[in-house]
Amino acid sequence: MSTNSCTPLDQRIKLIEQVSDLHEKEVLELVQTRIAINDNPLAIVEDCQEGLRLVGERYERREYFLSGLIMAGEIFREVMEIMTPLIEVSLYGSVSGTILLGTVKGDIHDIGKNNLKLLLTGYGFTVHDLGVDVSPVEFLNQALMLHPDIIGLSGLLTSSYDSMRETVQLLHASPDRIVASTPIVLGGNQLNQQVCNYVGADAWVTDAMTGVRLCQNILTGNTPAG
Ligand code: B12
Repeated sequence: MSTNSCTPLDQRIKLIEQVSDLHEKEVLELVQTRIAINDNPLAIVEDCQEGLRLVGERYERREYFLSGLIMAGEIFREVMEIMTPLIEVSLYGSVSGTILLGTVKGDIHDIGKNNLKLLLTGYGFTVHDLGVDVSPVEFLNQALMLHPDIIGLSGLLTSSYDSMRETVQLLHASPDRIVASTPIVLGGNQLNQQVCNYVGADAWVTDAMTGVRLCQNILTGNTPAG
């Protein structure tokens, strides 16, 4: 069946399936088909993310190996190459706050962090992205220099929770009062309130759009972290 004759729901399911099956060519074709019918760019990205989640589940069940995770990352990178300019033009925002962002020590997952950065930038935030495998000291040094409104820690591995905790403790212990009291937000699809309590951060999210809203609320003082 041609992808053009599918209903919107069929197309969504098909895209999720093709990502989870690691079918690069089909994924890119489906993305282009949905762009051609003016589908919402964020919805396209969300479906690819859902496919990545399924890849993770297959990896856990040992149906995929590390090469599967690498392939999934590569497919998503290619999708984002197509989607980024479309998302950039579809968003707008008045200038708002600054956020210091990075993936914590020992963790090199950056797809989600990069998505968040793209959205935050689109909504008017200035994002200082420190990259991946960022040590607690590096977060502290940059926070002392930049005095951001928010500090965002990204991490997907269970072992990242200790890096997050170390980072939060170091920031909170800073003699610079502004840095010590800067709201710290965690992001990553495996997080929950228990992890947030363990880490000692102010808030946590598992998707980028909620992350953007959270950051906006922190700036306007509408959340416990604000
Ligand atoms: C792709 C992938 C990889 C790629 C990453 C490529 C890259 N450049 O990022 C590669 C191949 C490098 C990789 C490596 C590994 N991976 Co991996 N990986 C994945 C996979 C399939 C997808 C991750 C992803 O990109 N998701 C999509 C993004 C969009 O989601 P996200 O990151 O959560 O981000 C969203 C939100 O959380 C939020 N967000 C993200 N950051 C932030 C920050 C802030 C401040 C805010 C507000 C919001 C926010 O916005 C994003 C958009 O909505 C996951 C499966 C899964 N369920 O996540 C496994 C997974 C994370 N990996 C896993 C593992 C085990 C590994 C390895 C240890 C494998 C190995 N044996 O070597 C290594 C670790 C390397 C390291 N030191 O970091 C496990 C982790 C298990 C655990 N509990 O610790 C998972 C869960 C797979 C699984 N189910 O077993 N991986």
